[in-house]
Amino acid sequence: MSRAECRVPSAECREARAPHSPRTWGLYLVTDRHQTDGRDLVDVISQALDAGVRAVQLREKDLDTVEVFRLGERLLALTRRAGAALLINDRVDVAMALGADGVHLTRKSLPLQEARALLGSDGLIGISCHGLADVQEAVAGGPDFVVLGPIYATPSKTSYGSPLSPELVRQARAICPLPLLGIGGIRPCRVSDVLGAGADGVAAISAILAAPEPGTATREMLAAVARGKGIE
Ligand code: 3NM
Repeated sequence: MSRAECRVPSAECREARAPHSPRTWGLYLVTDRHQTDGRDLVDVISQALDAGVRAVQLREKDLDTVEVFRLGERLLALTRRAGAALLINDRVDVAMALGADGVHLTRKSLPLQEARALLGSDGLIGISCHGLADVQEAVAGGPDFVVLGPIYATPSKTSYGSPLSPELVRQARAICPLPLLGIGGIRPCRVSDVLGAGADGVAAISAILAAPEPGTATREMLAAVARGKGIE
């Protein structure tokens, strides 16, 4: 569908014309510079991009605005070169100032409608959900994709309580027509259960950033996604 035909920016319409559709990313890499074992985050992300990552979320909650912006500039140069998408966690202002591909919202972020009004229909909006009620509410608001978690126990984030399990992915799938990704404790050996339950892809931090060889870890995760989707 051409942009001219697409007068109503429905989620399906945005998805169809987005250069990077979250439905096909397979792996959404989330940053945490505290998990790189002392290595420069940008170098580690660069290795993951070289290995095929199609989407990165800059999520460095403890940085000042100018620091997030400067890091975003460096990552955007890399993601642009790789043809990957860069989304900024929470900060619609930083995403807009950078000209990034979109924003990733949480329960504490600007409401979805306000973020959409600022970003316009071309900006990708992902939203974190932690249960079925969240998913239902999120879907009604029209984000471009939903990230559900934590599916498994994760040392990366303990504030959202017990793991949800792949069974919850199955239930979320039934009420979520949008691209749905699972996050939290995702390792290659768990990908088939998450995709088998209906997720379109997975999101991860430690499996890639903390790996001794982030490029190899990325390839293993992407291979697991391809197997889970029946592509290989
Ligand atoms: N969000 P790892 S779990 C950033 O449930 C994040 O919304 C989660 O890290 C959620 O891949 C999580 O190392 C941490 O488990 C994911």
